[in-house]
Amino acid sequence: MERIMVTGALGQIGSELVGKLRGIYGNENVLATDIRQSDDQSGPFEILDVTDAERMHDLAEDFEADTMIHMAALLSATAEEKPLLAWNLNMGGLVNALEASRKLGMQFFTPSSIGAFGPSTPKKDTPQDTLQRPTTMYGVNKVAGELLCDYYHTKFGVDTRGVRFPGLISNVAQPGGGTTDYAVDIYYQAIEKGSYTSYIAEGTAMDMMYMPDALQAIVDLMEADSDLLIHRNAFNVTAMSFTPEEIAASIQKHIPEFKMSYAVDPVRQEIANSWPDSIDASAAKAEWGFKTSYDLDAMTFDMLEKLKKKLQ
Ligand code: AKB
Repeated sequence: MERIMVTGALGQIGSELVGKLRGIYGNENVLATDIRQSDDQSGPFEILDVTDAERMHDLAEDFEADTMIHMAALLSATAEEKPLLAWNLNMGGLVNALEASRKLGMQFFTPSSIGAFGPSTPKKDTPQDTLQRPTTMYGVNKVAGELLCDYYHTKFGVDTRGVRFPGLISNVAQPGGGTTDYAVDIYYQAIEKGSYTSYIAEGTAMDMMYMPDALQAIVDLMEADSDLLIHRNAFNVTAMSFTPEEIAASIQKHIPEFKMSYAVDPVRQEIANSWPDSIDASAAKAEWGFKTSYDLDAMTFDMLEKLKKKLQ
């Protein structure tokens, strides 16, 4: 990676990833793009609607990008509300990014998700290679996307790589429209209100990861020796698996008066029920040395410290 173009640069991952990549590869070597205008002046930025194939190709060509990191997508709950929009944006954007990568010889990364699994997938220690019959539009997009990325690799030799991200938790940009978003919101409300009403039911375990570990995973996978990769699209990665009551208990270690209540959202609960409880990341560890630094309590400590400074 020397000249990197990022789509969806103002999203939950993109807004921190661009800063990390600029820190490693140089501000002028990372082109951030998004459908909205950015006020970040730290490096080049262009407006881009990822369904506009020609503009995506031309921006990458003019920038002389050697790497495409394609992040722009709708998350699971929004995709369930607007399935046709999700198909057009998630699949249309992906195929445009892959085509630009094929034509311009760029290395390619896009995230898949635990949403690529479904109710018939083994729920515990979900293997790298297993049944993938998701029941959500987001999941359908993610499985089709994994297959499409593999196809571009085997058919055209594009160096495509990806991970199946769990819920990502960060203190910079908030996610929007995801099923795992409660695990971000809970920290904001713990500080602002001392209480949180969870739309996910007690006892529902989902995989999660702190953003610094997620960003490092992207860099490590992209820098990994291609010859060592048996899998490509996409690797299971995770740092922890917890239920709403477990994250609440972790917060209570710092804010003992914190109160948790429940008002379950049937749409997001059904999505969560269809996803694994905990996935097995051993292929990522073996093939490119995937590792994490934050467990639930370490993440809670850091989130509360950072958010206190930001919100108070
Ligand atoms: C979502 O909840 O939709 C995402 C994901 C797990 O892919 N955070």
